[in-house]
Amino acid sequence: MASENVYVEHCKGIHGLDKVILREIRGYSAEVYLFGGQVTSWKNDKREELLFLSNKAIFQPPKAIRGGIPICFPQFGNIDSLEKHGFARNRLWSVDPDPPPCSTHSSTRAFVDLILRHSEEELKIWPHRFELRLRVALTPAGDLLLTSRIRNTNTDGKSFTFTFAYHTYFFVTDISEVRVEGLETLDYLDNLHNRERFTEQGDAITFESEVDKIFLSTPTKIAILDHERKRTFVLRKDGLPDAVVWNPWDKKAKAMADFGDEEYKQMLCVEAACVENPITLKPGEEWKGRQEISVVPSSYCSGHLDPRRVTFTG
Ligand code: TA6
Repeated sequence: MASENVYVEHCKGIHGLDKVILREIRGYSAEVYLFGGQVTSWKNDKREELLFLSNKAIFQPPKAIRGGIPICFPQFGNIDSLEKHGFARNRLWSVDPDPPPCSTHSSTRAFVDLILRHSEEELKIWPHRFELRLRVALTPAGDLLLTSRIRNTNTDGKSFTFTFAYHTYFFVTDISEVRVEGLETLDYLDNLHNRERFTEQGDAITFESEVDKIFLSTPTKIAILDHERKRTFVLRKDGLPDAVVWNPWDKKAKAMADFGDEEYKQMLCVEAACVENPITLKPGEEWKGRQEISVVPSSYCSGHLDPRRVTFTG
């Protein structure tokens, strides 16, 4: 177990589940549950929550936690015979007691590496040996970075294929006052129409009913503007060409046992994903997918989004 310090604390969360709290000196924090390898909280320096977590979330394995950042692996959706969104989000991960240092963000001290490997039980449903390493890092500026490395550790010479998503639930003040920039004019698969392909029309995406779209070959930067709070989430991604946008709206909200009837107004999922073209790894090969989220005042971002000028800071 990594030694306890002000930046990384290992403790118990809801229902005694193990969790890790990451803290930065200006007051930023993030929380990660070992169950699901799931980030459940990300706060700014005013201790305001930036991720949505349902009041009805069930912290009781094997039900995945509703909110935060569930990891979808080895599949996004329910195309295959596997359970929907794969099994990573409802398995118990372990902590790497001796993680390699943050080479790209040398000033980042608040980070944890979680690991999920195949178990004998899993091999019956997905017959592949793998290692999934998830690094969750909170930078001194309060940005939240997630890096996943998936390695094929099969010993039978077999390749495997998977899809993946960071199913991020952003907390928003009022969904009808939210717009998403960076996905306009792109093609998407509509989950509400049997994944039929359409092209997004218009300026930016706004919300007045249920939305469940997989945008294809998206830019590396997407902005989620919360007008009421005058703040913008900026999502940067790498290795994850697609982006899913989801809000269940009122009817679906009522149908979900672990989601409040009115909670759809305070959330929006924008998910860095790799869905259209699954990844294939030969034994020994590794894939890497990154997501970086930050918050800026809206005036800084609105109208200035130029996806071509995006660079990762690390
Ligand atoms: O990412 C969008 C989506 O695939 C939707 O279709 C919606 O059902 C959502 O995920 C939540 O899925 P879950 O299995 O967590 O209820």
